Amino acid sequence: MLTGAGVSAESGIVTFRAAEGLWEEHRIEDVASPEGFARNPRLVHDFYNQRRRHLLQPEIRPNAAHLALAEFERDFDGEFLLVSQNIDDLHERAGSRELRPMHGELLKIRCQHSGRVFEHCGDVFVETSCPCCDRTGALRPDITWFGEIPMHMDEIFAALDSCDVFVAIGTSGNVYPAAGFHQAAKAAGATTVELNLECTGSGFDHGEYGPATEVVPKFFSSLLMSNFLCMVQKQI
Ligand code: BJW
Repeated sequence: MLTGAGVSAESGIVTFRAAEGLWEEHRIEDVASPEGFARNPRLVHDFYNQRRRHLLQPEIRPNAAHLALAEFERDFDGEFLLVSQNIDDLHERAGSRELRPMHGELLKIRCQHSGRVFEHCGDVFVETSCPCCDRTGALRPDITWFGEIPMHMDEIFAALDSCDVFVAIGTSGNVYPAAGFHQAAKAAGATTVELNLECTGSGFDHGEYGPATEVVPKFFSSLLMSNFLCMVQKQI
């Protein structure tokens, strides 16, 4: 399973590429690239501080889609891996266990000198001392920016190679390598499914369209009852 920003949209977290999305207000190269961080670390810390504060507001909670994925993982007998491009912690809060946040986590910071990662809920500034080396200017968000290699890639490619069903939920398919996962899974013999507000036209075997809080619980309860593969076989 692969999730993107759409799975958290109904929890109140804005997506990237919608009108009024995050990239409308910020230049990607300024806030989501190592070069942008090197140029202006204050701007980048401020961008992630604001998002961290927002994530920790009491009204931001896992929604029915996050909960359905956690419930499916708990009740399903086979192997399950949830790869998320999201940096929020809503899957974790919903109870997902086999979770791989490939673009990092907002509530973690990394020392650029040692590579050590620390949980962190507050604001981070250029002046914040690093918990491991005590230097200022050493900390960066533990996030995968453009031009950097996403996390957990070996495990993700191994799962794509062996899965029977690959489901992409709430992602526009604009950002690689995640945008190519469904083709890798299909080439290895999996049935590919898209659950999204709208069809991305990326050539999935099957799609169900509507808000994640509606389509995700419905789809995964049918997958659990083993109705899905029969349904897809009839359609293909
Ligand atoms: C709903 C909904 C509701 C809304 N219900 N659905 C040229 C060609 C090909 C590739 C490249 C290229 N030039 C450069 C590259 C590589 C580059 C790339 O892909 N660039 C593209 C722009 C072309 N990629 C990279 O640099 C990556 N690294 C890499 O490739 O390393 C090489 C390597 C890989 C593998 C092995 C070895 C080496 C790194 C990418 C890092 C992306 N980082 C970001 C920001 C950091 C995190 C953060 O700040 O939050 O990650 S970018 C941003 O986009 C964020 C997201 O995770 C990511 C994906 O966005 P997502 O989730 O799809 O959101 P949206 O907004 O685009 O879509 C929302 C969807 O939800 C829509 O479809 C809606 O319809 C839907 N929706 N409401 C259901 N209620």
